[in-house]
Amino acid sequence: MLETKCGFISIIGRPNAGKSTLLNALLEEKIAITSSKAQTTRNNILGILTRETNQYVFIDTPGLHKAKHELGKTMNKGVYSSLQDIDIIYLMVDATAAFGSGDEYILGLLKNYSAPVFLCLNKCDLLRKETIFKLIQDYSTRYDFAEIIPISATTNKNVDDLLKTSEKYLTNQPFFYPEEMVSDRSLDFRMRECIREQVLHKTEEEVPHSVAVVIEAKEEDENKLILEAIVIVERSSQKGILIGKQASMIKSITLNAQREIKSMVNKKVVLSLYVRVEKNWRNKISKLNQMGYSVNGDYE
Ligand SMILES: Nc1nc2c(ncn2[C@@H]2O[C@H](COP(=O)(O)OP(=O)(O)OP(=O)(O)O)[C@@H](O)[C@H]2O)c(=O)[nH]1
Ligand SMILES: [Mg+2]
Repeated sequence: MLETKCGFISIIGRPNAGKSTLLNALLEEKIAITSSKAQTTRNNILGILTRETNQYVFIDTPGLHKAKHELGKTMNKGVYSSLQDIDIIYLMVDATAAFGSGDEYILGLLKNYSAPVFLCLNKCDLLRKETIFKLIQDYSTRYDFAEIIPISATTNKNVDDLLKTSEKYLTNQPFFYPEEMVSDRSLDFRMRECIREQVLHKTEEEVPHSVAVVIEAKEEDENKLILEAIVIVERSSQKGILIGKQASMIKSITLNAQREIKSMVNKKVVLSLYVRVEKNWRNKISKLNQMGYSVNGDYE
């Protein structure tokens, strides 16, 4: 029998560093949603890559941040849980952003864990070689990284090198997941995320952070999926923004999400979205559980 190697790799970092973009680049498939808004990812999401006799199990995590709500605390807890019993930690840094107290905090945190840490200096497509070189020197004095790799998750620069270097850190053991499995997340989760992604792309300021999506009804046959979902916001002013003038905003979100979901399920999709106000839901633990935001939530 062929000898197989397998390992768990947690991708952590501050919000907006490009963690989910990297996950998708590694898997060559859209597993996690991405956006220019901070705190896009709210749950840990597994991306499983099986290449011949190697299996890499990546965990995309929410960006570590100072939590202002119960939701934020739950998101951070998810990150901490991803660091236990792991083979490699990828610390994703937006190399175009200045080093700050958030980065300092994460480097301090990492000292509590034993896994080797790879520093992934991301967004290097936007930097000059000399700047990248200086950053590598600077970071190597701050922490004893196992590897420092400048990458670009959007142009794929060095993503293959990252994978090759990671291979050395896998351990001889059977695969954890079936070869054909690419994520641990359900189709419902991915459809909800698709809808939330469109809201993130189309709205500004407080709205993206105040939105959650739940599936209300689903009817499906071989050729067609009929889906009703509720977009939850915290205030009626946000509901107004989401609906927009003559419902233009919600129509556009619906059409874009419908198209994305169609490519996911490969059949005709009829999506209806409704907007509902749930005051202060981000601070209500029972609501968070209902919406799949408990640390191990949404594994239906
Ligand atoms: N130029 C450039 N932009 C990038 C790169 N990687 C990610 N981005 C952009 O950075 C933004 C954030 O990317 P995400 O992948 O959503 O970041 P994240 O770290 O998952 O963010 P959270 O989920 O909020 O923690 C998006 O607009 C991406 O397109 C990169 O290598 N180069
Ligand atoms: Mg993310």
